Amino acid sequence: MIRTTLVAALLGTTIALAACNQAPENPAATKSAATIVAIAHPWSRETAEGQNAGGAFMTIANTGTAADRLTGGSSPVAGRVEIHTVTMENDVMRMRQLEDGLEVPAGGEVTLKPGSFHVMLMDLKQPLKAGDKVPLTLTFKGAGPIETELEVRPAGAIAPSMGHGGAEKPHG
Ligand SMILES: [Cu+2]
Repeated sequence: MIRTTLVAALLGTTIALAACNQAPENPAATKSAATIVAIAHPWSRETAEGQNAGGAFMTIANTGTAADRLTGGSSPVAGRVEIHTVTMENDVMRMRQLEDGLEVPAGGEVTLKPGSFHVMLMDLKQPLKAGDKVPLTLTFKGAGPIETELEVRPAGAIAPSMGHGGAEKPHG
């Protein structure tokens, strides 16, 4: 599944090359290495009435020789875009912003999914409706800005706790 969607992403427009990547861990060693980042299967979920933020999920693959880092992004539907993780605190799941972004290792991939790493669309300017296509630009430290498009899926299909009807079946 990941393999086929990755191929689709590689053939599409969500690919970027950067000549001057710098991984924060060891800038000197990676200065001349390239990062090649591809976004596969980007999606979001329908927002409930009054919900002013929504998560965005995808798999980010880095086929380059240097680590890269997702540091932020922008979307026309959101006031701002943050990178979040989910942690357990006293048996309660809490979202926390990753101030330094999310590393995508060289030759590896990171999956953003509900209950784990995600991109957070903050201060939504409009509700996200199932079936919508939402433009999202992600910013990588090495690869730079990469444009992608989120497919909005029904809320109930992904997150039962969201209390939405969710009669529609998810695809994919
Ligand atoms: Cu979040």
